[in-house]
Amino acid sequence: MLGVAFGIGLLLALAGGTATQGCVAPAKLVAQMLQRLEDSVPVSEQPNPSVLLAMNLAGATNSAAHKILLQQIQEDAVNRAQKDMTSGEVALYVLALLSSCQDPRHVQALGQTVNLLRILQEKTAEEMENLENNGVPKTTLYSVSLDALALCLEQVDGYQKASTVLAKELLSPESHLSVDTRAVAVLALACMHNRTNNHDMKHLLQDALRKVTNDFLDEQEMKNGMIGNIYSMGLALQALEATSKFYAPRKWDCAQAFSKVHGHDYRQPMAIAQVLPALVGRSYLEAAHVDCVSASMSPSLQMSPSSTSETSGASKALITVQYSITNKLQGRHFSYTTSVQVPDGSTLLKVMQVAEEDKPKIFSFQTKPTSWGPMVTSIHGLEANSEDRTYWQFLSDNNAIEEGVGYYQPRNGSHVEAVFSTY
Ligand code: B12
Repeated sequence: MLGVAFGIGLLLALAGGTATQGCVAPAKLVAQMLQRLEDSVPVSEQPNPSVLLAMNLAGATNSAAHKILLQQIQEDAVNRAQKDMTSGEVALYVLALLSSCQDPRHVQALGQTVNLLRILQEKTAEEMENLENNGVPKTTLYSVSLDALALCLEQVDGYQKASTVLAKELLSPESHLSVDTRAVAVLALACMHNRTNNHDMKHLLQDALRKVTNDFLDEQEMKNGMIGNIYSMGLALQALEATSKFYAPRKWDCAQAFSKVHGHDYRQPMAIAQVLPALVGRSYLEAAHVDCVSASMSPSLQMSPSSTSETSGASKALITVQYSITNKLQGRHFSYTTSVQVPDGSTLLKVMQVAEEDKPKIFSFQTKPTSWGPMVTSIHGLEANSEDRTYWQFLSDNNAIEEGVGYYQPRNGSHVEAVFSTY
């Protein structure tokens, strides 16, 4: 059992209430989240750099899980960064290593050394080239924001152009970027704002930062504390914590926003990894400023083993879910619907598996493991493709679901649709 290791400094900070403008996360909640992150390390299919970054920002660096994860990240970086990672993945690895006090220019593992910053510069340049030629990046503006942030924190070239594009996009009236993307872009722009002396550039960055942060505050006021959805809150809070000077003299009711987060039982490691830094008053902007010397940790609150919401199925009542798959986008169009019975509390993945067992020729599907759990990549032989920017979108009673198929639990009588879509 991996114990929760806790920075004494962090505990004092929490107890003393020095976190974000008087907003203090209960120490018990922070300890529970750290425990869940540590528990996720040995069972995770791939190492998750966001988890390492969150542990570091929370000052929990002395556990066995932390050590194992750092090692896995280094090995994965030398194995995959150049050939198999997107720019955003490389950026997350850079942030994870930086916050672990490791030099991303010399990542050593398995007898090899890679320069992750150089790889990140190359991949960011590809994103920018695609943006110039096609109006969209190779991946997404979320990834470009991570790229700009990581390069800026390390002060290596490539972030200036990316930040300019991001600032203009954020200011464009036609832009429809998600809260998550705008939040990471805000962190990147705030970094760039600290680095540049160019007046015009500073103005552009200020305008964009003022606009996005005020939009977040407006949305929070309108939606009783919520900015985006419960899974974008972590990044939105990080952004607001790091940029108060850009919405001054306006004040942020952080207690209202924190209460939303406290009221939610985050279980997915990735969701916890995005929300935990904000709860301890830190953001990804501080990835390069983790105190690498102090390592005095005390095993603290012993958490009881987390209860699981997974259902055994045996004693549960059966529910009925309508399940449809639709492609009206590409190639031969199709639309099929079936009715599936599963134990109450089953995930959507279970519904899809039962549908596939009943009618394998129609409801066959494939998933790939990701940092957020299994992602559906193909249904009925039709595969999502990042070059076409296609994906399988999931709706429940006409509303886009806010969790993946491995976590979302459909209600009795609901109609879940998988629709081949573009992003
Ligand atoms: C960009 C993005 C997408 C893009 C990814 C395109 C691409 N090729 O890059 C598209 C549009 C395809 C997408 C789809 C979905 N997304 Co999305 N997505 C994001 C976003 C904004 C950034 C992810 C990213 O690029 N990270 C950086 C890279 C470097 O890290 P990565 O680990 O390699 O990223 C991969 C995974 O994140 C994966 N991915 C993206 N979204 C999702 C969602 C789920 C459930 C899974 C398992 C994987 C996954 O695609 C990324 C690229 O390969 C996040 C926001 C966030 N807070 O993280 C939401 C986010 C992860 N998505 C979310 C959701 C809900 C979905 C959908 C389920 C929406 C829907 N109703 O259909 C679908 C997935 C359905 C499926 N087929 O299984 C939620 C997940 C919440 C949760 N608790 O699980 C988030 C947090 C947004 C939010 N605040 O609600 N998404």
